[in-house]
Amino acid sequence: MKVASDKKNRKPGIALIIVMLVIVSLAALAGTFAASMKVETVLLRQTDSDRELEWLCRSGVEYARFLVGQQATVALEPYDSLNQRWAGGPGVTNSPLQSFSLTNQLGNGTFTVRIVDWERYFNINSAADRKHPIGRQALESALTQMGVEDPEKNIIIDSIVDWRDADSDSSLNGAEMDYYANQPKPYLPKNGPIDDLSELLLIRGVLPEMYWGTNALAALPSALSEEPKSYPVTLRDFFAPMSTGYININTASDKVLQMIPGIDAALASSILRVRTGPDGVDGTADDTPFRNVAELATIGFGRETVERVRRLLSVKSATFEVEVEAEIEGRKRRMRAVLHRASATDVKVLVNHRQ
Ligand SMILES: [Ca+2]
Ligand SMILES: [Ca+2]
Repeated sequence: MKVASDKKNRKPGIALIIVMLVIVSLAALAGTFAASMKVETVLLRQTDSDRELEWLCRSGVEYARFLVGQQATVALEPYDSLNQRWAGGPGVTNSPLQSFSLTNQLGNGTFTVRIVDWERYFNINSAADRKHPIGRQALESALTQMGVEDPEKNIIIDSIVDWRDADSDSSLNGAEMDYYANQPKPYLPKNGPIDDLSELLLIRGVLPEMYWGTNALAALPSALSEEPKSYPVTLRDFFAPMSTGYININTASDKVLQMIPGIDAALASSILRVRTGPDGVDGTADDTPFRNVAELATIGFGRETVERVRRLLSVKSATFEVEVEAEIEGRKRRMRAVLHRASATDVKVLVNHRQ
């Protein structure tokens, strides 16, 4: 009986302990739950703003499509130039596009677009094409202006041609599969058109500093070659992977203009002097862009030179690289796209990727 009574007396004690244990573990569980709720709420908010940043970036690309499309509708401006709004200029006086800004507020954030036409550069695939009338000269001119000398210059030119051509027959100073297969980390040559300019970094003879510039690489000393040479201008200042193949004399640099045989430093600077207007600066209100290529005859180009260069030059662009930066409360996201404008109402997105 005593034992039984002891058992009876102990029961409430055990029950109490069990209840307390349950309460303690429930409290612990509730605490964990509350903490994870808090984390989830923050994550949810971040996902929301991530999604919004993504759509802001996409809106930026659409806005750029609209802007370059609208530019083509302005009858008084039958050209593309750096003083126009898409390029970040003030807009031509009385242009219907003058009020459009490159930075816009939308929803809870803003997006900023930066548009660069690729007709300001020489098309690398034209340059690498053996059949192009001045392809090789253009490569030669770019590398010479960069300060690259023989034999490196010929190795790079032949290797770019080999990289792009479909066959596996190596040019005199070039490189094909057998060269790339014997690298410490072997890879295959493209044997097709270059669609991203950074492919140049894979080609025999091209040093990282020739592409990125020595200054940009100074922060990454391991990426530089053993004795880095200084390149004031880089391959990126001369070439683009896609374009109509024409050089726009309203947007090209004097260095790119000099890639065209018949245009020397003096003629290139005449082009810039005329289009930049009295202040000598591109993209300002006093600019006077060329309305057609034939106008070159009025600024010191001989008639024969105009005839020779006009099949390579234009006053219009059709390929536009867009960089969008979206921001919501300090959080940022970038997106890059390449547009092709066939007409005012037909602007296609050729490439689009998040960065
Ligand atoms: Ca090849
Ligand atoms: Ca100016």
